[in-house]
Amino acid sequence: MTAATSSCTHRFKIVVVGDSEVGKTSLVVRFVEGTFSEEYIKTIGVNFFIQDLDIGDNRIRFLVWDTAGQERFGPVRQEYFQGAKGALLVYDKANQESFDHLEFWIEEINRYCSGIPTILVGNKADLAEVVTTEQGQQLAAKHNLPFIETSAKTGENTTQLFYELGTQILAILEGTD
Ligand code: G3D
Ligand code: MG
Repeated sequence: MTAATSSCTHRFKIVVVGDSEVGKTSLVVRFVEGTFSEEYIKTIGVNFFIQDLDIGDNRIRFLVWDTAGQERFGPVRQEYFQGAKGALLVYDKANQESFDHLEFWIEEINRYCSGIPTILVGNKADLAEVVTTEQGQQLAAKHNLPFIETSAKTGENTTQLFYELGTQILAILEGTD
């Protein structure tokens, strides 16, 4: 698993969904830059990030779509989801409400891109736990999703997350899933 720079074998559009403030942008920025910033300029529209990753013999180019805060005001537009090959469904382990709201986001994914590989992500693993690991695992099992806990602050599992998602998408492409 290494970050890659030259020509790629696949391009995957990835969407990141979940409540506002759960750390979606931070996770993406951590993945694309390997750093964590405590401050972001909150612009209007969709932010778009590109990062390559080697998975086995494949060089994957992730085109990561990140909302610029629309989720604060309600549903995210259909265009956001269009053509997505995978999704990260993120909640904040220190925020119960963000966990309780996941069913809403699962419905949104199902409405616009039903069946795409989706990973349930419990972020802010560096903070005192409100939503337990077991609760995350149970919800993941209920919806048949892989589950991973991350910290955009420490970098825990942030590259692993994209590696897992890319592996799932490749498995579907190669018909091994
Ligand atoms: P969003 O894109 O889901 O809205 P952001 O979330 O990435 O903007 O992050 C929201 C706040 O949570 C930010 O704090 C950010 O620094 C913080 N954050 C994100 N991920 C983590 C994490 O893993 N651990 C901790 N401790 N904090 C995290 P500010 O204060 O800058 O608004
Ligand atoms: Mg954001």
